[in-house]
Amino acid sequence: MSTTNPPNESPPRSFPADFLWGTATASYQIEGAVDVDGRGPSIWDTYSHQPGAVWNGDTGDIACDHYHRMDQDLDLMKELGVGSYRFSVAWPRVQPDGKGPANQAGLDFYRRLVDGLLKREIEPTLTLYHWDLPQPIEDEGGWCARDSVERFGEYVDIVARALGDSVERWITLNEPWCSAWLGYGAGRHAPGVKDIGKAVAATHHLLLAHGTALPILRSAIPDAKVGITLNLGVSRPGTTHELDLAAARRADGNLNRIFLDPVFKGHYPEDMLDHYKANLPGFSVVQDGDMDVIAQPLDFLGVNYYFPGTIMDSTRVKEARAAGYGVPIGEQFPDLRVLSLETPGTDTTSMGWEVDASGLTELLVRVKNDYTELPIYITENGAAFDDYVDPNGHVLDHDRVSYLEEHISAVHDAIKADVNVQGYFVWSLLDNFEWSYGYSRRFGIVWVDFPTGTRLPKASFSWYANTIRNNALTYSTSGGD
Ligand code: IFM
Repeated sequence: MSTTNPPNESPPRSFPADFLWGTATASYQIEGAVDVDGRGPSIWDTYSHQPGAVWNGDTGDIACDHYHRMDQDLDLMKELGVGSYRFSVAWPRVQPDGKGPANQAGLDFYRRLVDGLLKREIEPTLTLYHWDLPQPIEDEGGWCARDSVERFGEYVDIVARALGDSVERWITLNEPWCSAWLGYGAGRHAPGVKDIGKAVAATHHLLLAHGTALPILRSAIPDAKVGITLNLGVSRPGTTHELDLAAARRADGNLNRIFLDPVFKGHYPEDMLDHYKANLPGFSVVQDGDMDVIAQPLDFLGVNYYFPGTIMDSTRVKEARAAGYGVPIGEQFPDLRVLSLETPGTDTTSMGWEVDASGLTELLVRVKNDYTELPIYITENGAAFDDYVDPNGHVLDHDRVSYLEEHISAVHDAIKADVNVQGYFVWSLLDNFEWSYGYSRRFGIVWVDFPTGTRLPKASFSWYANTIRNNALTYSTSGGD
C-alpha cells in the first residue's frame, strides 16, 4: 500500500498547469428512471431483464437514481474539485423510438446537467454513445445493419443543436470494441448475440457512425473538440515462441489495431482483414468511401485503460501451464486462437483484472509512436474492489488509492516520455451498474448504498481531491520522479 503519507519521501510528480482532472460515468450505469419523461427502452433494458443475463438479476431500472439526485452528485463533483465531468447521453431519452423528433423532456435533463456543471465551473465532456442503443434500432438489426449509421447521425444532430452552445468536448463513441465484440461476438453484453461475423459488421458500422458524426458536430458547433474513446490494451506474448508472438499480434489486432488503424490510417490492418476473411464474410460490409469517412481528423483521442494482457497460442495450454501461467477455461473468441493468461502472484482487482500500471505507459508511448500525437485524455481508469462500510462509517479503499496512484504515476511517466496526455478521468464517480456484473462490482470513489441511494465518499475520494488540489502526486512508496 502506498498511501500512508510519508511526507517528503519523494519529490512530487507535478502535472502541467492546464492538466485536466476529471471523473466519468455513463447514462445506463447511473441514471435509473428508465421509464420517466418519455424515455424509450434500450438494448440494456431488454438484456438486463432476461433471466440469467446479469448477475443476481440486477438491472439499471433504478441504478444510482442519478436522474433524481443529479444536484447532489454535482455537489460531490464540486467538492472533489474536478475540472471536467465525463457523462453520456442516453439516446433513448432523446429519441425514444431511435428515430424521429426529439423528446424535449430528455434533452431538458441533459440541459439541467450541463448548466449545473457550468455553474460549478466544471467542464462537461459529453459522450454521445455509451452502449444504450434504442431497442427499436436493435429490432432492425442494430449495429450489424448499415441503417444504424444514419440513425446515429440524426441523433447526433439533435444533441449537438441542443447542447452545442454549452459543451465544447465531445466523444462520439465509448469503447466500440465492447459494443461490437462483447455485444455481438461473445454475447456477454447487450444485445447478447454470439456471432463473430456480426461483431465484424458491428465494428465497421460503429466506426462509420463515428465518422458520420464528425461533420455533423463540426457544422453545428464550429469550436467543438471532438474525439473517440477506445478501450486499448497491451498484448504481451507469454513466451518468445513464434506461435505465441503471432497470437499476441492477433489479440492486438482485434482489440487495438482494427480500431486505431481505420481512425488514424484510413484502412483496416491487412492481417486482420485476412483473418476475418478466412472463415467469414469479414469486412465485406465496407463500401467505397467508408474509410475516408472514418479517418477524418480528430481533436483528441480518449483512451480507457484497465489492465494488460498476457497472450499465448491456444494450442499451447500445456506449455502455458509449464511456464507457470494460469489458463482460464474457455475462449471468448475461438477464431482468434488465443489464451489470455493469468500471472500467478500478480495483484488483481475484484474483476480478476491484473494490476499493472506499466501497461498504461507502454500503451501511451505506442499510440504516440504508431498512431498520433494528438492530445490524449485518459477518459477512464479505475478499479473495482470489495469495498465495505466499516463500523466507523468509513470506506477505507486503500487498494483503490494504490491503483489510482500507480496509474496516475504511469500517466506522468508517459508525459515525461513526450506523450501529449492532457487529462485523466477516474472511472468512476459512483459505484454503479457494472453491466453483466450488476451491482456486485464497485468502481466508485463514492460508495452508493443501492437500497437507499445514499452516497458516501470513500477514502479514494479524499485522496483524489488532494491530488487534484496539488496538481501532483505528492507521496508514494513506489518511487518518485
Ligand atoms: O464500467 C465500465 C464502463 O462502462 C466502460 N469501461 C470499463 C468500465 C469498467 O468495466
